[in-house]
Amino acid sequence: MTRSEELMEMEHHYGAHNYHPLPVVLSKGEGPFVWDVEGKRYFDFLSAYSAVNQGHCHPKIVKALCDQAQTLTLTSRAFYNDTLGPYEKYITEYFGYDKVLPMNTGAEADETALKLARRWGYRVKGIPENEAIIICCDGNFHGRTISIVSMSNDPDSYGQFGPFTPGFIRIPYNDSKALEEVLEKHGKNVAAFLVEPIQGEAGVFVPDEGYLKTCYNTCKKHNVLFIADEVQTGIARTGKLLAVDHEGVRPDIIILGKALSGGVIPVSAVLADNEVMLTIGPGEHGSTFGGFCLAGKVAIAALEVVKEEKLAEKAEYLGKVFREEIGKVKSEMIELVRGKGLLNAIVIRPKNGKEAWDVCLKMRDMGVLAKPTHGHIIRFAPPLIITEEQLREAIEIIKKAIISFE
Ligand code: IF1
Repeated sequence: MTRSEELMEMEHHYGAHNYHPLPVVLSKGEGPFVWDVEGKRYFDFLSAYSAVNQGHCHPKIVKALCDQAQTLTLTSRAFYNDTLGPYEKYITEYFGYDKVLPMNTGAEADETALKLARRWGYRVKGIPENEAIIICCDGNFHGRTISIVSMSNDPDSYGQFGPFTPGFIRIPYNDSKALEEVLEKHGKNVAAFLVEPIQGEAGVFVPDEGYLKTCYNTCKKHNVLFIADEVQTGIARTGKLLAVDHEGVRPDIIILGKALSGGVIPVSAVLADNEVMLTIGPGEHGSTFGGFCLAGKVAIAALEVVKEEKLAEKAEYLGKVFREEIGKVKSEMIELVRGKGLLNAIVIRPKNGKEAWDVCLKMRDMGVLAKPTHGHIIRFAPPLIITEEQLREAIEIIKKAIISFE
């Protein structure tokens, strides 16, 4: 057995089987690259699901982590500390909101937004207690908790995990008329509309231009909060700081995670103005680690890197290069290339029994790592610090891998 085989066997034997990884075992990362335990180097085109936008082991972010780790890691929110206030000031000014509520994972931040929306619904909008409705979309992915999977229409996510949390109505994605209709009917009791600016899990599904803006305006007309889940699309991934910036929308609540720490530790956050945020009081919500000392220092460094290295501008430009180059490939296997910035996907048409999974294995052999979703879609999301030269080198590998099936 090779060391890789040994480690894969160990995960399979001792770990829960809630993932089906590509057979490659990684032990080191730097910038856009990762290395396996046998020392082979790969371009990472998954970026830990867009958590390492700033690149693997970014020196500035790692330094912030290490410095703080030797000083003070966690105090709990039972006491004040000298890192939380400066972090809260930094992130609220950075995104332009009155307040932040710090959490750890994306799912927790989504849960927090749901609680804030319900509270606002009762306290501010005057919805009768226990009747608040939150609208969500077909094909959504907001995480794995019971309430969140209660919104899902993907049987893998919700199947046999019921009974489910009530209070959600699901409407088609990319259909602003459907939102208008449901708000005409139930508007009085609707607290919020929760939406991903681009649906990641659904296969990088980019809605029509103007969809978000129209939905936002409809929400305003009915006194309904517009919540953007930017856990995957936020922090420069799509070519703007936030994906909603493409349409000039300012959500009432923004949910961030993943790249907020550059992939170093779990850091998530919910941003909102006072009218929404102050509806939750002491003892009514929180988390042991939410906004802990390491998180604050790491998140500031991660957000600074985004500005200093102009990652949004880079993603915008390099995304065009990616789609243009892949668009030139003549292969029956490429059904469609879509995306925004450096969040892209190729929809694969199976050929001679070969599918997206086989393409990913081939790319792995040639030095590019990506993973299929829904069987036939391959997501391409390299770290945003990748240079144009490196990107073009990786694109050549991707092209050759696909053409090898012709
Ligand atoms: C897995 C996809 C990415 C998210 C949005 C909240 C969360 C996520 C928009 C929850 C998480 C993940 C988690 C992941 C696969 C994944 C994913 F395939 F589902 F679409 F990123 F590409 N909102 N997305 O995308 O955040 O609690 O995980 O921190 O392995 O389940 P979390």
